[in-house]
Amino acid sequence: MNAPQKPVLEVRIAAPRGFCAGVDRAIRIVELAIEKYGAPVYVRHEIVHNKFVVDTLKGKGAIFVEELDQVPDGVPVVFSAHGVPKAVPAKAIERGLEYLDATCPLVSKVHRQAERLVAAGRHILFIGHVGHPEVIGTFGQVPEGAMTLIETPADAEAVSVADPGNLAFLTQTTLSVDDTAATLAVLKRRFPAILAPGPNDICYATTNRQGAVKAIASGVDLMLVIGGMNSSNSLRLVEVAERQGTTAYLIPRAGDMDWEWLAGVGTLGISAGASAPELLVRELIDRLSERYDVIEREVETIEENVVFKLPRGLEAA
Ligand code: 0JX
Ligand code: SF4
Repeated sequence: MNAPQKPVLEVRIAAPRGFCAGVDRAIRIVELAIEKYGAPVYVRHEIVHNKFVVDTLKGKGAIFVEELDQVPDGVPVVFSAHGVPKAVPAKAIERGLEYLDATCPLVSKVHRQAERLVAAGRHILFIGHVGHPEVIGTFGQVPEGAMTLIETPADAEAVSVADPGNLAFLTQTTLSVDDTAATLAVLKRRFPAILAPGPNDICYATTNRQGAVKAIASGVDLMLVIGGMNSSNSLRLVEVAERQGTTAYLIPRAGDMDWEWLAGVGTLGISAGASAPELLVRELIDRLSERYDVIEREVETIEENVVFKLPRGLEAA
């Protein structure tokens, strides 16, 4: 007797998705540090916001802590891709700790811009999410009070500044492109003289992943995004899909999917945040294939070929 036929599920996979150049580099830095110094290597904060990545590196000899004072003397420490306040490397130097900075070069660029703008006497309105490590790191590049956090268009309407003629703005790298445009429109209307080094600081990977989700979300019945629940850029992908009127869920692993979500779904969209390994996308498709006859189609909106150099001293490890 023939096995009963599985229902057909068309799966549209967004591209680009998954690892960006900054995440690739940050993970490589931890791996190379372990090769160079031997285990254990300490990492301050999750190297990227993904439990699978963190657990894999733990298996290779990395130890994750939240603060530098949890790092014992005499062992190397890596700073996460999200960046750290200036006080962190300063403290490491004071303690004689060997450190490797895995801050994404695009986050470091915002750090340098913040310093330059403040040195030029500007007050910075910074668009970002309260409490996010990247925001804490960027605020930690300038003296207290030099920067004001703006999260929403309502914040932009409400903020009062001492000298409206002497403002600048910067942004977190992993924000919603559309929300940021709305917040910036308010700031530019209220403070026409506000200065910016560029249009905004949302990175190429964030922009491209949101664009790819936008391109498929309205044509699918459900969208699943693979990513950590604390991953800002992954959360933004879910929002993008929802704004196209499509139900969307963020799931760390295939096992977090609820089969009930698929009731009545004929076409499923899949993407992955910048910190989610491709292996987890395959894991999800394999799981779906247990119950469905999956027809896969990748929808590519833009080609990416960005690669960042490793820090000096690690390239040849
Ligand atoms: O929460 P984020 O999106 O900033 O970080 P995540 O998920 O670790 O992504 C990679 C690191 C991004 C830094 O900009
Ligand atoms: Fe860098 Fe963007 Fe990746 Fe963050 S999401 S690590 S800013 S490339």
